[in-house]
Amino acid sequence: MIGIDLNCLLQASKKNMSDLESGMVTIIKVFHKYSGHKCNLKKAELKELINNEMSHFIMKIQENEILDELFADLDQNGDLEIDFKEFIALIAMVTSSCHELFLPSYHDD
Ligand SMILES: [Ca+2]
Repeated sequence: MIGIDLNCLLQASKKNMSDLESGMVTIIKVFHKYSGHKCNLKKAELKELINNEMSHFIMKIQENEILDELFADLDQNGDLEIDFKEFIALIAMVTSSCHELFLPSYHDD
């Protein structure tokens, strides 16, 4: 199990965080922007988050069937809400699918 230094984390301002760390904070903040204090995304909030914040990486969701299918895939515990762990799986999936496009060698040939 990795150790998380909470004191260090709480004292860190975004200025002295690494790019990766600020990226992680951004993911948390974006999730909370759409989930509010309940820390869960309902279906409409998931759609709004994807369409507003991920439109360069995945196509905007227009059809309810596509939203239903994605929501069911992400909602691992079946409580009809997407918690942070379920959300981060979407980020991992999309990042993993897109990462080859950002490899330095991709643009060489
Ligand atoms: Ca869930």
